[in-house]
Amino acid sequence: MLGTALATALATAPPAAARNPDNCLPGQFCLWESVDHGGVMLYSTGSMAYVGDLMNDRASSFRNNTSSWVTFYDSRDYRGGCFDSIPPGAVSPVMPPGADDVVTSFRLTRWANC
Ligand SMILES: [Ca+2]
Repeated sequence: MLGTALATALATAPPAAARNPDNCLPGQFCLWESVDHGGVMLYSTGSMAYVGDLMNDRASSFRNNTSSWVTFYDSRDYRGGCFDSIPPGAVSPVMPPGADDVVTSFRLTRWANC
């Protein structure tokens, strides 16, 4: 399995492919800067203790294309409150209540954390 640094990347979708949740490939968890899967997309195959300066407090939509649950946190290192746990396969054009523009870390786990 690739290390986190190699398995994580930021991508800016070309205009023709923008707003397409299918840009999030099988095995990836993806966050988008804007609602409806628009703007900068972050994808990762594992947990991220920090989503990076470009996505910190900016994520507004997601797709969980992994077989794990994904839990959002307000602060680095999975701290600052557990907003919601997203089941495997979930896709949404908006974030769960209270989680818009605040996610700073997320963790992939076998079960829901909150
Ligand atoms: Ca935050």
